[in-house]
Amino acid sequence: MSKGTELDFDRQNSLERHWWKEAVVYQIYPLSFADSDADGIGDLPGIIGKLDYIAGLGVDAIWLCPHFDSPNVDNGYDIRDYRKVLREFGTMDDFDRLLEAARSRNIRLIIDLVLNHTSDQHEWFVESRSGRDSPKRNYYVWRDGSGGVPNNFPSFFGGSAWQKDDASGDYYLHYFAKEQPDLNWDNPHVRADVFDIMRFWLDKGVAGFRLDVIPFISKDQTFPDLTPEQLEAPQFAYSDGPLVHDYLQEMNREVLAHYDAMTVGEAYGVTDVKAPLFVDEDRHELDMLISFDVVRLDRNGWRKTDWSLPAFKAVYSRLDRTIGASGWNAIFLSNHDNPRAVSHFGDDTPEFRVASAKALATLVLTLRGTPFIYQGEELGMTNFPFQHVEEFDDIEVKGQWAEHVLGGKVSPECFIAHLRQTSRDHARTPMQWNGNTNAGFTAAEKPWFAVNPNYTEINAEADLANENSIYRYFQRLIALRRSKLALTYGDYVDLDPAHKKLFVYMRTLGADRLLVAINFSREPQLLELPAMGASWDLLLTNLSGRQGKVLSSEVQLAPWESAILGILGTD
Ligand code: ISL
Repeated sequence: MSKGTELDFDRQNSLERHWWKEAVVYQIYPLSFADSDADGIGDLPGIIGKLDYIAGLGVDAIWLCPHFDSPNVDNGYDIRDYRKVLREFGTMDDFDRLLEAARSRNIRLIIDLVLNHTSDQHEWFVESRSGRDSPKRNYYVWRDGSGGVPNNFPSFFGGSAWQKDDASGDYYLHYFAKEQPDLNWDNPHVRADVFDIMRFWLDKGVAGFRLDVIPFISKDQTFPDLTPEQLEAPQFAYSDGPLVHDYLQEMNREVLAHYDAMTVGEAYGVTDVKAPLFVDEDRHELDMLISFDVVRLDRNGWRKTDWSLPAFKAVYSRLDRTIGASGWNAIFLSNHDNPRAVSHFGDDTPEFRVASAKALATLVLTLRGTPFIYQGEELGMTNFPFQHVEEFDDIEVKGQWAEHVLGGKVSPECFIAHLRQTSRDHARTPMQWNGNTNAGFTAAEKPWFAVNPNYTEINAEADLANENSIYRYFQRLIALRRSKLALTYGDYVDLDPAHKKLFVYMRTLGADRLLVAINFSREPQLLELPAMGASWDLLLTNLSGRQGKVLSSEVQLAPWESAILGILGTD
């Protein structure tokens, strides 16, 4: 093993090591990853065909977005049958083959469980909706409709979070689309059925779960109105239910504690102060959280706002500090709900796209927490050039358009101008495999969603053929991360929080000290190296093959250059 993992016996044993802390996770949105049967929709056999490409990065786990039977109102986050694979994605045999093919490449599979709500076509809801005396009525949250809408809760997808059911005149709760009714977790039968679903997939061999909006599962069933301030960002109220920790501890006691399973909770609405309550290892709830504090730094709902590097850095330092020594964070800049990282936080112009995509990769793979890479991030895939509302697929866009544009609150031009920067659809365009028709995503004449027109230049085939590509840099970076446990378990300190262009931080574990410097600008920046009584080794930069001893106390960083330097312990 190369230096850095040969920690001396005491130090190695003093670390409580977990595979999910050391893992690099690759997120797949199956609809848009790879289509094997020419129906224009990605599928499980398509993923199997790309496992060598994924394994080539050096990742340890895959997070598979929902693969379950669904009417796809919210692209799978509306589950109709938790024990069935969506027909367009393939069969349960295909799932078992994917699991085995990943395992044969030492890649664990994490699946995406949506437990706050189901599809309105789920058999539970069909029965619940059949009448007030249905045995399943109390599987969901119903309120008498005689007094009108029960309260002022908004849906994230526009309009009220209450839908009137004509048959009974009652209202049911849905934090998201009306086709996504919220489960009533106060009902012990709901919890028992959910736990059985978790056991079903764990017994098949999945290595854990990404738990969708899991902090929302507990509701204050007196349903007080939200205040005007809460209405601005309802996720903070929705994630603060009275029994959320009771239910997560019950889930851990009843299911997770009996498996070597990793859980990552999507912590929409959880403040950094409350995060430890979900992931402190002594509380036996979840292992880590996906925080929104960075990716929504420059957002006011659907609107784009500005951001600064000092504010960006301050979030990471705050998240790191508050999660403490016994909690753990997920580190990411991309996922299926956010615009492409290189367009969001990098510089996707032709001159700086490659350098900035690599610089952002350096950040994600060297901060303290488990790195999550989203499909296409390893290629520097960019946002899509949307022009008209008809081009969007996302139910959230359609719901917000109806509420704000059709509702006369904002102009179409204003709405589109913001969505061109913030839409979830930027991340959902098909993977760009090569420069051929449909970027090699599908042999169908028309993919389910438009391919980014820049696929002829930005695609996996081109990157695999180029030793200096983003994909190749991810490979080198992940290999370096694996060889230096300080990049996993090392303490994190921001060395210059106020700098407006440089992000410079240290990762320290015992005698191993690593310094990461990232130039977030189009101008050269001078990096002053801290004197440590030993000379720094330049381990990896994103722009050149520069390596070796750094004899001066300053390093000039080129535009969007990132550098990883080390002083590695001799003991
Ligand atoms: O910010 C959001 C709401 O305006 C969305 O990005 C998203 O709804 C939120 O982050 C929660 O996301 C998760 O739950 C949703 C689903 O649409 C998202 O894809 C999922 O990641 C409902 O299941």
